[in-house]
Amino acid sequence: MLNSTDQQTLDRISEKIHAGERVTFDEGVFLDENVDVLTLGRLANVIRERKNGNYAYYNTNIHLNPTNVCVYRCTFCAFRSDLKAPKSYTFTDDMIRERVHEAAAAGATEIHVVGGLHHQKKFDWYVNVVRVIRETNPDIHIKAWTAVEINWFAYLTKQPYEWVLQELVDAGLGSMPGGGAEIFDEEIRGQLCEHKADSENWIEIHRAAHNLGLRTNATMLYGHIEEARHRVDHLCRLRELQDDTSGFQTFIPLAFHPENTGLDHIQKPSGMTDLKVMALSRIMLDNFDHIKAYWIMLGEKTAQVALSFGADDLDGTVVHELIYHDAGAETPEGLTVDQIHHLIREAGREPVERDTLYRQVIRNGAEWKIGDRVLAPTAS
Ligand code: V47
Ligand code: SF4
Repeated sequence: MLNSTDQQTLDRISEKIHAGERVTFDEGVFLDENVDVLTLGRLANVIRERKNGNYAYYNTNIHLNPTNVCVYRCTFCAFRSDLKAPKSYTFTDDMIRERVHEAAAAGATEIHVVGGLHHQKKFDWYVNVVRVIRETNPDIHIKAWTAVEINWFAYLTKQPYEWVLQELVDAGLGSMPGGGAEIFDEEIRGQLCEHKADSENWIEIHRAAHNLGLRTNATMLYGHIEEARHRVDHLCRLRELQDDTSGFQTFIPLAFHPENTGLDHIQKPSGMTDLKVMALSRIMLDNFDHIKAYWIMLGEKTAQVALSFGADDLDGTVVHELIYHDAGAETPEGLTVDQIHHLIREAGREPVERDTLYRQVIRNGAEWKIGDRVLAPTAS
Protein backbone atom coordinates (compact mmCIF):
# COMPACT_ATOMS: atom_id res chain seq x y z
CA MET A 1 0.00 0.00 0.00
CA LEU A 2 1.29 3.48 -0.87
CA ASN A 3 1.06 6.33 1.64
CA SER A 4 -1.10 9.26 0.57
CA THR A 5 1.80 11.35 -0.81
CA ASP A 6 3.05 8.43 -2.90
CA GLN A 7 -0.50 7.69 -4.05
CA GLN A 8 -0.79 11.29 -5.25
CA THR A 9 2.50 10.95 -7.13
CA LEU A 10 1.28 7.74 -8.77
CA ASP A 11 -2.05 9.40 -9.70
CA ARG A 12 -0.17 12.27 -11.32
CA ILE A 13 2.07 9.91 -13.33
CA SER A 14 -0.93 7.82 -14.31
CA GLU A 15 -2.71 10.94 -15.63
CA LYS A 16 0.38 11.82 -17.67
CA ILE A 17 0.53 8.34 -19.19
CA HIS A 18 -3.14 8.44 -20.12
CA ALA A 19 -2.61 11.87 -21.69
CA GLY A 20 0.38 10.58 -23.71
CA GLU A 21 2.88 12.76 -21.78
CA ARG A 22 6.48 11.85 -20.98
CA VAL A 23 7.46 10.36 -17.61
CA THR A 24 10.61 11.96 -16.09
CA PHE A 25 13.73 10.23 -14.72
CA ASP A 26 12.60 10.84 -11.10
CA GLU A 27 9.11 9.54 -11.85
CA GLY A 28 10.63 6.46 -13.49
CA VAL A 29 12.72 5.71 -10.40
CA PHE A 30 9.61 6.24 -8.24
CA LEU A 31 7.66 3.74 -10.36
CA ASP A 32 10.47 1.19 -10.30
CA GLU A 33 11.02 1.44 -6.54
CA ASN A 34 7.50 1.90 -5.19
CA VAL A 35 4.78 0.71 -7.51
CA ASP A 36 3.46 -2.86 -7.71
CA VAL A 37 3.92 -4.83 -10.87
CA LEU A 38 0.20 -5.12 -11.72
CA THR A 39 -0.27 -1.35 -11.62
CA LEU A 40 2.84 -0.87 -13.76
CA GLY A 41 1.53 -3.48 -16.19
CA ARG A 42 -1.84 -1.73 -16.50
CA LEU A 43 -0.12 1.60 -17.23
CA ALA A 44 2.27 0.02 -19.74
CA ASN A 45 -0.63 -1.70 -21.47
CA VAL A 46 -2.27 1.67 -22.13
CA ILE A 47 0.78 2.71 -24.16
CA ARG A 48 1.19 -0.75 -25.74
CA GLU A 49 -2.39 -0.75 -27.05
CA ARG A 50 -2.26 2.91 -28.10
CA LYS A 51 0.77 2.15 -30.26
CA ASN A 52 0.14 -1.38 -31.49
CA GLY A 53 -3.53 -2.18 -30.81
CA ASN A 54 -4.04 -5.88 -30.27
CA TYR A 55 -1.24 -7.01 -32.59
CA ALA A 56 1.61 -9.17 -31.34
CA TYR A 57 4.45 -9.45 -33.83
CA TYR A 58 6.94 -12.20 -34.46
CA ASN A 59 9.40 -13.01 -37.20
CA THR A 60 10.91 -16.09 -38.77
CA ASN A 61 14.61 -15.88 -38.17
CA ILE A 62 17.72 -17.88 -37.63
CA HIS A 63 20.79 -17.07 -35.54
CA LEU A 64 24.41 -17.31 -36.58
CA ASN A 65 27.18 -16.80 -34.02
CA PRO A 66 30.19 -17.21 -36.35
CA THR A 67 32.74 -17.48 -33.55
CA ASN A 68 32.72 -17.65 -29.77
CA VAL A 69 36.38 -16.66 -29.49
CA CYS A 70 36.51 -13.27 -27.80
CA VAL A 71 39.20 -10.89 -26.63
CA TYR A 72 36.92 -9.54 -23.91
CA ARG A 73 35.89 -11.18 -20.65
CA CYS A 74 32.52 -9.70 -19.70
CA THR A 75 31.67 -11.05 -16.26
CA PHE A 76 28.10 -11.91 -17.29
CA CYS A 77 29.03 -13.90 -20.42
CA ALA A 78 28.96 -17.71 -20.63
CA PHE A 79 29.26 -17.78 -24.41
CA ARG A 80 32.83 -16.52 -24.98
CA SER A 81 35.84 -18.79 -25.27
CA ASP A 82 39.61 -18.44 -25.18
CA LEU A 83 41.27 -19.10 -28.53
CA LYS A 84 42.75 -22.47 -27.56
CA ALA A 85 39.96 -23.70 -25.25
CA PRO A 86 38.20 -26.94 -26.30
CA LYS A 87 34.84 -25.16 -26.65
CA SER A 88 36.20 -22.54 -29.11
CA TYR A 89 34.85 -22.61 -32.64
CA THR A 90 34.95 -20.45 -35.78
CA PHE A 91 32.73 -20.90 -38.81
CA THR A 92 34.17 -21.46 -42.27
CA ASP A 93 32.50 -19.99 -45.37
CA ASP A 94 30.95 -23.40 -46.08
CA MET A 95 29.45 -23.56 -42.59
CA ILE A 96 28.00 -20.08 -43.11
CA ARG A 97 26.51 -21.15 -46.46
CA GLU A 98 25.00 -24.23 -44.84
CA ARG A 99 23.33 -22.08 -42.15
CA VAL A 100 21.94 -19.74 -44.81
CA HIS A 101 20.51 -22.70 -46.78
CA GLU A 102 18.95 -23.93 -43.56
CA ALA A 103 17.47 -20.45 -42.99
CA ALA A 104 15.98 -20.40 -46.48
CA ALA A 105 14.53 -23.90 -46.04
CA ALA A 106 12.91 -22.76 -42.78
CA GLY A 107 11.38 -19.73 -44.59
CA ALA A 108 13.44 -17.28 -42.51
CA THR A 109 13.21 -13.63 -43.53
CA GLU A 110 16.09 -12.63 -41.25
CA ILE A 111 19.48 -13.88 -40.15
CA HIS A 112 20.68 -12.49 -36.82
CA VAL A 113 24.48 -12.45 -36.62
CA VAL A 114 26.56 -11.65 -33.53
CA GLY A 115 29.59 -13.29 -31.98
CA GLY A 116 32.87 -12.85 -30.18
CA LEU A 117 35.73 -10.55 -31.14
CA HIS A 118 38.31 -12.97 -32.41
CA HIS A 119 41.95 -12.16 -31.57
CA GLN A 120 43.25 -13.21 -34.99
CA LYS A 121 40.54 -12.10 -37.39
CA LYS A 122 40.82 -8.85 -39.30
CA PHE A 123 37.89 -6.63 -40.32
CA ASP A 124 37.80 -8.34 -43.74
CA TRP A 125 36.80 -11.61 -42.08
CA TYR A 126 33.67 -9.98 -40.57
CA VAL A 127 32.81 -8.25 -43.86
CA ASN A 128 33.20 -11.61 -45.56
CA VAL A 129 30.63 -13.20 -43.20
CA VAL A 130 28.07 -10.66 -44.42
CA ARG A 131 29.14 -11.04 -48.05
CA VAL A 132 28.90 -14.84 -48.00
CA ILE A 133 25.39 -14.64 -46.55
CA ARG A 134 24.33 -12.10 -49.18
CA GLU A 135 25.84 -14.12 -52.05
CA THR A 136 24.19 -17.29 -50.81
CA ASN A 137 20.79 -15.65 -50.45
CA PRO A 138 20.00 -12.20 -51.86
CA ASP A 139 16.57 -12.00 -50.14
CA ILE A 140 17.29 -12.65 -46.49
CA HIS A 141 17.64 -9.57 -44.27
CA ILE A 142 21.05 -9.47 -42.57
CA LYS A 143 20.82 -8.00 -39.05
CA ALA A 144 24.41 -8.18 -37.90
CA TRP A 145 27.11 -6.99 -35.49
CA THR A 146 26.44 -5.09 -32.30
CA ALA A 147 27.91 -1.67 -31.50
CA VAL A 148 30.62 -3.47 -29.51
CA GLU A 149 31.70 -5.24 -32.69
CA ILE A 150 31.53 -2.04 -34.78
CA ASN A 151 33.71 -0.34 -32.16
CA TRP A 152 36.19 -3.23 -32.44
CA PHE A 153 36.23 -2.94 -36.25
CA ALA A 154 36.91 0.81 -35.97
CA TYR A 155 39.81 -0.03 -33.65
CA LEU A 156 41.16 -2.68 -36.05
CA THR A 157 40.92 -0.50 -39.15
CA LYS A 158 41.63 2.89 -37.48
CA GLN A 159 38.66 4.18 -39.50
CA PRO A 160 35.60 6.17 -38.34
CA TYR A 161 32.35 4.34 -37.47
CA GLU A 162 30.67 5.69 -40.63
CA TRP A 163 33.33 4.09 -42.86
CA VAL A 164 33.06 0.73 -41.06
CA LEU A 165 29.27 0.76 -41.32
CA GLN A 166 29.31 1.73 -45.00
CA GLU A 167 31.67 -1.15 -45.83
CA LEU A 168 29.26 -3.55 -44.12
CA VAL A 169 26.24 -2.02 -45.87
CA ASP A 170 28.03 -2.41 -49.20
CA ALA A 171 28.56 -6.10 -48.38
CA GLY A 172 24.85 -6.60 -47.57
CA LEU A 173 24.15 -5.45 -44.00
CA GLY A 174 20.47 -4.50 -43.52
CA SER A 175 20.26 -3.41 -39.88
CA MET A 176 21.95 -3.77 -36.49
CA PRO A 177 20.88 -5.71 -33.42
CA GLY A 178 20.74 -4.01 -30.02
CA GLY A 179 23.29 -6.03 -28.04
CA GLY A 180 26.28 -4.77 -26.11
CA ALA A 181 24.37 -1.98 -24.38
CA GLU A 182 24.35 -3.82 -21.02
CA ILE A 183 23.92 -0.95 -18.52
CA PHE A 184 25.14 2.50 -19.51
CA ASP A 185 25.96 3.72 -15.99
CA GLU A 186 29.77 3.97 -16.07
CA GLU A 187 30.37 2.52 -12.62
CA ILE A 188 28.19 -0.55 -13.12
CA ARG A 189 29.43 -1.02 -16.67
CA GLY A 190 33.02 -0.96 -15.36
CA GLN A 191 32.19 -3.96 -13.17
CA LEU A 192 30.48 -5.89 -15.98
CA CYS A 193 32.68 -5.26 -19.00
CA GLU A 194 35.48 -2.87 -18.21
CA HIS A 195 37.35 -2.87 -21.49
CA LYS A 196 34.76 -3.08 -24.21
CA ALA A 197 33.00 -0.16 -25.97
CA ASP A 198 31.79 2.33 -23.36
CA SER A 199 28.32 3.84 -23.18
CA GLU A 200 29.27 6.89 -25.19
CA ASN A 201 30.76 4.70 -27.96
CA TRP A 202 27.61 2.57 -28.00
CA ILE A 203 25.36 5.62 -28.37
CA GLU A 204 27.56 7.27 -31.00
CA ILE A 205 27.70 4.09 -33.10
CA HIS A 206 23.93 3.82 -33.13
CA ARG A 207 23.72 7.54 -33.97
CA ALA A 208 26.13 6.99 -36.89
CA ALA A 209 24.08 3.99 -38.08
CA HIS A 210 20.83 5.97 -37.91
CA ASN A 211 22.45 8.85 -39.81
CA LEU A 212 23.33 6.38 -42.58
CA GLY A 213 19.69 5.27 -42.70
CA LEU A 214 20.21 1.95 -40.89
CA ARG A 215 17.56 0.94 -38.38
CA THR A 216 18.86 -0.56 -35.14
CA ASN A 217 17.58 -2.11 -31.93
CA ALA A 218 18.50 -1.42 -28.32
CA THR A 219 18.81 -3.67 -25.27
CA MET A 220 19.39 -3.45 -21.53
CA LEU A 221 20.87 -6.26 -19.45
CA TYR A 222 19.12 -6.26 -16.04
CA GLY A 223 18.90 -8.40 -12.93
CA HIS A 224 22.59 -8.42 -11.88
CA ILE A 225 24.22 -5.63 -9.83
CA GLU A 226 22.25 -2.66 -11.13
CA GLU A 227 19.62 -0.68 -9.21
CA ALA A 228 16.45 1.18 -10.22
CA ARG A 229 18.28 4.46 -10.95
CA HIS A 230 20.68 2.67 -13.31
CA ARG A 231 17.84 1.04 -15.24
CA VAL A 232 15.94 4.32 -15.57
CA ASP A 233 19.10 6.22 -16.53
CA HIS A 234 19.75 3.63 -19.27
CA LEU A 235 16.23 4.04 -20.65
CA CYS A 236 16.48 7.85 -20.53
CA ARG A 237 19.76 7.83 -22.50
CA LEU A 238 18.15 5.66 -25.19
CA ARG A 239 15.09 7.92 -25.27
CA GLU A 240 17.31 10.95 -25.80
CA LEU A 241 19.04 9.41 -28.82
CA GLN A 242 15.69 8.33 -30.24
CA ASP A 243 14.45 11.94 -29.92
CA ASP A 244 17.38 12.96 -32.11
CA THR A 245 17.32 10.23 -34.77
CA SER A 246 14.11 8.07 -34.61
CA GLY A 247 16.37 5.23 -35.78
CA PHE A 248 15.56 2.62 -33.13
CA GLN A 249 12.90 0.07 -33.97
CA THR A 250 12.63 -2.12 -30.89
CA PHE A 251 13.82 -2.21 -27.32
CA ILE A 252 14.61 -5.59 -25.77
CA PRO A 253 15.10 -5.92 -22.00
CA LEU A 254 17.50 -8.85 -21.45
CA ALA A 255 17.19 -10.78 -18.17
CA PHE A 256 20.54 -11.85 -16.77
CA HIS A 257 21.19 -15.62 -16.86
CA PRO A 258 23.90 -16.38 -14.28
CA GLU A 259 24.81 -20.02 -15.00
CA ASN A 260 28.42 -20.59 -16.15
CA THR A 261 29.26 -16.87 -15.76
CA GLY A 262 31.55 -14.92 -13.42
CA LEU A 263 28.39 -13.74 -11.62
CA ASP A 264 26.92 -17.17 -10.91
CA HIS A 265 26.37 -16.27 -7.24
CA ILE A 266 23.58 -13.89 -8.33
CA GLN A 267 20.05 -15.26 -8.56
CA LYS A 268 18.32 -15.12 -11.92
CA PRO A 269 15.64 -12.35 -11.96
CA SER A 270 12.16 -13.60 -11.01
CA GLY A 271 9.15 -13.53 -13.30
CA MET A 272 7.85 -10.50 -11.36
CA THR A 273 11.10 -8.59 -12.02
CA ASP A 274 10.92 -9.53 -15.70
CA LEU A 275 7.38 -8.14 -15.96
CA LYS A 276 8.26 -5.03 -13.96
CA VAL A 277 11.23 -4.18 -16.21
CA MET A 278 9.12 -4.86 -19.30
CA ALA A 279 6.40 -2.47 -18.08
CA LEU A 280 8.87 0.18 -16.96
CA SER A 281 10.59 0.03 -20.36
CA ARG A 282 7.29 0.54 -22.18
CA ILE A 283 6.44 3.49 -19.91
CA MET A 284 9.82 5.26 -20.19
CA LEU A 285 10.47 4.66 -23.90
CA ASP A 286 7.53 6.69 -25.17
CA ASN A 287 9.29 7.28 -28.51
CA PHE A 288 10.00 3.58 -29.28
CA ASP A 289 7.40 1.85 -31.44
CA HIS A 290 8.09 -1.66 -30.17
CA ILE A 291 9.10 -3.50 -27.01
CA LYS A 292 10.22 -7.10 -27.44
CA ALA A 293 9.59 -9.95 -25.01
CA TYR A 294 12.46 -12.17 -26.14
CA TRP A 295 10.89 -15.54 -25.36
CA ILE A 296 14.23 -17.41 -25.52
CA MET A 297 15.39 -15.53 -22.47
CA LEU A 298 12.10 -14.97 -20.61
CA GLY A 299 10.66 -18.42 -21.22
CA GLU A 300 7.47 -18.89 -23.20
CA LYS A 301 5.15 -18.42 -20.21
CA THR A 302 6.53 -15.08 -19.01
CA ALA A 303 6.82 -13.87 -22.61
CA GLN A 304 3.12 -14.63 -23.08
CA VAL A 305 2.14 -12.61 -19.99
CA ALA A 306 4.53 -9.82 -21.05
CA LEU A 307 2.23 -9.18 -24.04
CA SER A 308 -0.11 -7.52 -21.49
CA PHE A 309 2.75 -5.74 -19.65
CA GLY A 310 3.99 -3.51 -22.45
CA ALA A 311 5.48 -5.95 -24.96
CA ASP A 312 4.10 -6.22 -28.52
CA ASP A 313 6.72 -8.53 -30.04
CA LEU A 314 8.03 -12.01 -29.23
CA ASP A 315 11.08 -12.04 -31.55
CA GLY A 316 11.13 -15.08 -33.75
CA THR A 317 11.30 -18.74 -34.34
CA VAL A 318 15.05 -18.36 -33.47
CA VAL A 319 16.85 -21.51 -34.49
CA HIS A 320 20.38 -22.10 -33.07
CA GLU A 321 20.45 -19.71 -30.13
CA LEU A 322 23.70 -20.08 -28.10
CA ILE A 323 24.26 -17.02 -25.90
CA TYR A 324 21.45 -17.79 -23.41
CA HIS A 325 21.67 -21.52 -23.70
CA ASP A 326 25.35 -21.43 -22.71
CA ALA A 327 24.21 -19.39 -19.68
CA GLY A 328 21.60 -21.93 -18.60
CA ALA A 329 18.42 -20.99 -20.51
CA GLU A 330 15.99 -23.92 -20.41
CA THR A 331 13.82 -22.75 -23.29
CA PRO A 332 13.88 -24.74 -26.53
CA GLU A 333 16.36 -23.44 -29.13
CA GLY A 334 13.49 -22.79 -31.50
CA LEU A 335 9.67 -22.61 -31.74
CA THR A 336 7.56 -23.38 -34.78
CA VAL A 337 5.24 -20.76 -36.25
CA ASP A 338 2.26 -22.79 -35.00
CA GLN A 339 3.65 -22.74 -31.47
CA ILE A 340 4.19 -18.97 -31.63
CA HIS A 341 0.64 -18.42 -32.96
CA HIS A 342 -0.72 -20.54 -30.14
CA LEU A 343 1.23 -18.59 -27.48
CA ILE A 344 0.02 -15.26 -28.88
CA ARG A 345 -3.63 -16.27 -29.36
CA GLU A 346 -3.80 -17.74 -25.87
CA ALA A 347 -2.58 -14.37 -24.58
CA GLY A 348 -5.59 -12.75 -26.30
CA ARG A 349 -3.54 -11.03 -29.01
CA GLU A 350 -3.56 -11.25 -32.80
CA PRO A 351 -0.35 -12.75 -34.27
CA VAL A 352 1.21 -10.91 -37.19
CA GLU A 353 4.37 -12.06 -38.89
CA ARG A 354 6.66 -9.12 -39.60
CA ASP A 355 9.99 -8.78 -41.33
CA THR A 356 12.95 -7.08 -39.62
CA LEU A 357 11.65 -3.64 -40.64
CA TYR A 358 8.14 -4.35 -39.27
CA ARG A 359 6.43 -4.88 -42.61
CA GLN A 360 3.84 -7.63 -42.74
CA VAL A 361 4.99 -10.95 -44.23
CA ILE A 362 2.50 -12.88 -46.36
CA ARG A 363 3.10 -16.58 -46.96
CA ASN A 364 1.91 -18.90 -49.63
CA GLY A 365 3.41 -22.32 -48.95
CA ALA A 366 7.18 -22.01 -49.10
CA GLU A 367 6.98 -18.58 -50.81
CA TRP A 368 6.80 -15.31 -48.86
CA LYS A 369 6.44 -11.66 -49.77
CA ILE A 370 6.12 -8.33 -48.00
CA GLY A 371 2.46 -7.30 -47.72
CA ASP A 372 0.83 -3.87 -48.07
CA ARG A 373 -0.72 -3.86 -44.61
CA VAL A 374 0.75 -1.00 -42.59
CA LEU A 375 1.99 -2.18 -39.21
CA ALA A 376 3.06 1.26 -38.07
CA PRO A 377 1.94 2.25 -34.61
CA THR A 378 -1.40 4.04 -34.45
CA ALA A 379 -0.04 7.02 -32.50
CA SER A 380 3.16 8.19 -30.90
O1 V47 B 1 25.05 -8.07 -25.70
C1 V47 B 1 25.18 -12.09 -22.84
C2 V47 B 1 23.46 -10.38 -23.52
C3 V47 B 1 23.36 -9.79 -25.71
C4 V47 B 1 24.18 -12.98 -21.14
O2 V47 B 1 18.45 -6.81 -31.48
C5 V47 B 1 23.35 -12.01 -21.70
O3 V47 B 1 16.79 -8.09 -32.02
C6 V47 B 1 21.75 -12.46 -20.13
O4 V47 B 1 21.59 -8.41 -27.98
N1 V47 B 1 22.52 -13.39 -19.52
C7 V47 B 1 23.28 -10.39 -27.09
N2 V47 B 1 22.14 -11.74 -21.21
C8 V47 B 1 21.83 -10.71 -27.48
C9 V47 B 1 21.12 -9.51 -28.06
C10 V47 B 1 19.82 -9.68 -28.75
C11 V47 B 1 19.05 -10.78 -28.50
C12 V47 B 1 17.84 -10.92 -29.18
C13 V47 B 1 17.43 -9.97 -30.10
C14 V47 B 1 18.23 -8.86 -30.33
C15 V47 B 1 17.81 -7.86 -31.34
C16 V47 B 1 19.43 -8.70 -29.65
O5 V47 B 1 23.04 -10.83 -24.79
C17 V47 B 1 24.69 -9.31 -25.22
C18 V47 B 1 24.45 -9.25 -23.73
O6 V47 B 1 23.80 -8.05 -23.39
N3 V47 B 1 24.01 -11.48 -22.73
N4 V47 B 1 25.31 -13.03 -21.86
C19 V47 B 1 23.73 -13.69 -20.00
N5 V47 B 1 24.48 -14.60 -19.38
FE1 SF4 C 1 32.81 -11.17 -25.72
FE2 SF4 C 1 30.29 -10.35 -26.16
FE3 SF4 C 1 30.77 -12.27 -24.34
FE4 SF4 C 1 31.53 -9.74 -23.83
S1 SF4 C 1 29.37 -10.46 -24.11
S2 SF4 C 1 32.78 -11.59 -23.53
S3 SF4 C 1 32.09 -9.01 -25.88
S4 SF4 C 1 31.12 -12.43 -26.53
